[in-house]
Amino acid sequence: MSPHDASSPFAGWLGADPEVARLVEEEMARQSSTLQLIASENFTSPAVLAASGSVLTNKYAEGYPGRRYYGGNRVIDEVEELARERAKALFGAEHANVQPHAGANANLAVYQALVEPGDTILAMRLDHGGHLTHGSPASITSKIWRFVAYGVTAASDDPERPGEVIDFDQVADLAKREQPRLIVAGSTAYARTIEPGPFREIADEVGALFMFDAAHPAGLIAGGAHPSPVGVADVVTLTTHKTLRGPRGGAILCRADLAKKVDGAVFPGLQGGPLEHVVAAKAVAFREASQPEFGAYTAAVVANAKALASALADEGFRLVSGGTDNHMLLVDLRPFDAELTGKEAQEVLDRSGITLNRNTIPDDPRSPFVTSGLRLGTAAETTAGMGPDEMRGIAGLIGRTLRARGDEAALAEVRREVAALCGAFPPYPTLTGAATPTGAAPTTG
Ligand code: DSN
Repeated sequence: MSPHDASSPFAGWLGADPEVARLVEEEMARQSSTLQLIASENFTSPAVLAASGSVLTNKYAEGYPGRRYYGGNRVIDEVEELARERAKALFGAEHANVQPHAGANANLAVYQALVEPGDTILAMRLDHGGHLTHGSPASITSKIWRFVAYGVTAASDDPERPGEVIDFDQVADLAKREQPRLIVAGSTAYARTIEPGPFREIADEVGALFMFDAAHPAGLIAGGAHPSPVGVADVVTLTTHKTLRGPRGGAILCRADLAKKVDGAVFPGLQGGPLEHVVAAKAVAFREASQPEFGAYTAAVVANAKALASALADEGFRLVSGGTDNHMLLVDLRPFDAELTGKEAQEVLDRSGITLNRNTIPDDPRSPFVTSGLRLGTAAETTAGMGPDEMRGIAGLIGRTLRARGDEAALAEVRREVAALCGAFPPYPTLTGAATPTGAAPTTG
């Protein structure tokens, strides 16, 4: 009997591996019964789940469509070509590489394609919102290239001139002084629009290349809720699983004249065989993001973030930079409670069924492991169908949890209210179990 026969005890999840199946079912239950407010997460569609759980995972396909090292890639070539064409059309790019396994790989590949080891890259400080691959001492990037970091301006109480925004004077001064080969825009913890134009001007003044790391706003860009860096930056990297709502992975968009260098840096420069089941799921996500409903979804993500920000301010929290323009909020906990750390807040909110992450705020006096801040995002619960009313309710639940953090009965009551709220907005109403993604209708925003 083949292990894949329908009559085999190995057919289907539950028969094949009850331990793993149970864990997948438990995670499905967790995602459906608690609030998912991590700014880099989303609920991908059942169609994306089905593509990423398909037989395409079986195929080796080193190389690119029409230039593979192994046989049997007729279908895979069509899959990858479809993903590339859809990515190009969605973002208006001249070239797309859809093979990076993650955003970090996409960034590493671009550095490798465009910057000689030891050359200088100007990117955002990690503690002001940059990413590990923007030159953190803990990342391989800082061992290969020389990073110089810019940050955000000082905090300000003046509503006319909000602080904690990218300090373009500093970017320009550092660029002139350090003469970087590459300037990187993009962030993992910055709630404001990142305008690509000023970076382009500074890059041109000093003869640098310009990379926009759009890992976070990729979906907002596709849906028209954030200015597009495509055609402004020389290269744009992105992740497909955050606001873009696709499978976990990365992609690179670039000018046609950089295509060969970028492709060679991804394979064979950095990666081996591409994950073609994920590439197929990326193609599904690019198509979904090209539909008019996706534009409405991204507008709703931003409206929800603004509603959540305003309600959190009413609860006594301080919003870094005074608010948000995108899917993300960065909260300074200190005005709410000077003793409360991001670590403790994250842990107690987890017990109430509210999932988010602690985060450093600009010039945080606490360590990155402890922090004085929280980062929240609205991409996932907007997919589940929540709106501004639910966001205001969530702010109240967060305030109650953090005020009552020693009171187990109060936390249990919040947990019940969270479960009731999530029950009214199931992320996968058509999926009955982790075993059966195929054939279910996709969720819409
Ligand atoms: N871990 C991602 C995030 O949460 O923003 C960045 O890599």
